[in-house]
Amino acid sequence: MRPTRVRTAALAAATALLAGLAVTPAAHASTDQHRAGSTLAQLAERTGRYFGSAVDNPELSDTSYADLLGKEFDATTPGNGMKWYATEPQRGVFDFTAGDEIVDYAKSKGLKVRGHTLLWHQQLPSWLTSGTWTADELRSILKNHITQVVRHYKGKVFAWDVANEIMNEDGTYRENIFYKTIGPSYIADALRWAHAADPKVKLYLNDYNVEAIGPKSDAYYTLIKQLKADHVPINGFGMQAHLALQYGFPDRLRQNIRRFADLGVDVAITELDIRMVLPSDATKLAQQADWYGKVTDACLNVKRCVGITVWGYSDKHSWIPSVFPGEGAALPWDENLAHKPAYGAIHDALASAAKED
Ligand code: G2I
Repeated sequence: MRPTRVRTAALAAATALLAGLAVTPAAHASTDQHRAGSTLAQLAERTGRYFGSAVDNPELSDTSYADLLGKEFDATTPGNGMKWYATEPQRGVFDFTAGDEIVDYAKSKGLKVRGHTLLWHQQLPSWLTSGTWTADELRSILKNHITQVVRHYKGKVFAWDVANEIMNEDGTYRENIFYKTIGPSYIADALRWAHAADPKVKLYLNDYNVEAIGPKSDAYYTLIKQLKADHVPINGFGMQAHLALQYGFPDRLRQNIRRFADLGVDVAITELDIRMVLPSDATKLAQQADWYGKVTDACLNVKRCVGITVWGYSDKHSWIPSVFPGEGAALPWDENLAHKPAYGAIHDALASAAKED
């Protein structure tokens, strides 16, 4: 496979946009028609990969949104439905309603499901965060949570984000409740408990700001290398890829993916979105398209990069505006579920790789 791929149509559109030339609706229409033959999922599958989108439970009642998701993608991740606050709202009382709703939807549309997430410092139930626990108590709470949730979804999810966002930017361990109470051994134990509950499911560590080579991704590299040396069941590294135009493209993304693959784990792009300072304009949308194409290419260039998931697929439903006021327009479809230039760039990158494979 060639290291870089020329995304002709996207580049031409981007150049025209950057030059201030009007790209007529007719030109968009014919390009879209040209791409209408295959979905992102179909193209990804031809390269042995999946192409997914996260979905949050309330979005399932937006039928045009849920239908399009079911047509264009072959994988989904629950945005919130499998998190601890949802699955174990009271100690020892499990509620799989939200997660099951996503699994049922996915089944009806033929999508596979990434499980997200068994432990995280956010969205924990208050009984857990407000309690005071000894190390042994918290270890048994964590073991029970992981065991029950993984067992319930055994055979229904193909991968789990076992531990989410456990590192700080400088590569030290995040001082979450588990680290503070148990110490760093909770990570290997969480992976072992998940493996015991479902020996076939792929187990991931997952984080943001790990797309570039730097202290944070270095810390994961060192940790995964050690886990492998200790024969701890670890199958993958998830790069969330919440990118922002104003912060620059992650340095050496492709090389970074490759170094993790060379450790003997899969890599997945798990929560891709590329936000911008609003309002969006043609220049920003062209740059965003270029970045979406580059992320897709970077994954396609490494055999063990097994798939890409966007964190929601349209600007209609996105976590960004509420968390980063004044930013948004981060996804490949707009608020009206129409393709943005980013869609074409992803499609072209996948089509070009699908042809070569
Ligand atoms: O924050 C973006 C993502 C970063 N990586 C881990 C992901 O799990 C995380 O997802 C987001 C969800 O997309 C949001 O939907 O996690 C947020 C929480 O940090 C989710 O937002 C929360 C809202 O803050 C709550 O107000 C709301 O009640 O979603 C809840 C359920 O709708």
